[in-house]
Amino acid sequence: MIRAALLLFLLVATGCSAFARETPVYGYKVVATYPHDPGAFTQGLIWLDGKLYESTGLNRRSTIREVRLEDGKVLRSVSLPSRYFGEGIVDWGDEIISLTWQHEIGFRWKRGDFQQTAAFHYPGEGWGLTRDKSHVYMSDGTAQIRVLDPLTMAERKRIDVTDNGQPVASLNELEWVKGEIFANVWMTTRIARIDPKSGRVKGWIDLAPLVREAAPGSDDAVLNGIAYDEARDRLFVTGKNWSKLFEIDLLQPS
Ligand code: DDQ
Ligand code: CA
Repeated sequence: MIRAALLLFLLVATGCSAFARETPVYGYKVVATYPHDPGAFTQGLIWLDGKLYESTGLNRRSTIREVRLEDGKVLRSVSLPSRYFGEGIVDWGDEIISLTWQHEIGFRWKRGDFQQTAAFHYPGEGWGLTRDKSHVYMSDGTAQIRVLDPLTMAERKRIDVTDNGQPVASLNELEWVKGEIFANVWMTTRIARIDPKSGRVKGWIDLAPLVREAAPGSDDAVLNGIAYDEARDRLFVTGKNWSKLFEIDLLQPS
């Protein structure tokens, strides 16, 4: 009996280790470099109809802006009410939806004139936003991604994000890229490639050399900001207070 149990244990243990694979790590190649406002404490980044839209954080300095890619010029900008610390943004129809860090409030803005049209509430922290065709996805600093109704921002479910069974916390700026959710992990040089169905991290993108080269000295100047141009299959990344924004191609894991 004991022997049988031991045998079973051994079988399971060796079986499991045979299945535990290392998550692939993708490299990158910089294909273009653009200027980026070093005053922008970047919290959200999207590509929309030929322009970048970016949200910035910090108390009394949070903005949502339309930015020209080529020279980084801020074409339009709206300030959040000064008590709010701005976080991620996403577009829905002709609106931009934005989060705040710890005030449990988000806003909807008309994209055409940056008029604020509505506010909504949520429990916990607001970090990143992205979307697919039917839902909005929100990170909150934990290892979960909330799935929301884009019109009401009511929560539908949560995705538990894991890498080899371990939760991946501090998921930050998000971007939906070809059926995956890309997420900056706060205070690291990596982007997680998440399968939205299972929450599993299918791969990592290691941007350490880029971060070393591009990030200004401050501890807060982390990699944050991923935007995907679906029409031209371009992936953009930047960071908080970085003076550059990069278009990168992913390299297959070696
Ligand atoms: N979050 O964006 C990761 C959610 C929060 C970032 C908080 C960083 C605080 C920095 C304060 C710097 C003051 C100069
Ligand atoms: Ca994004």
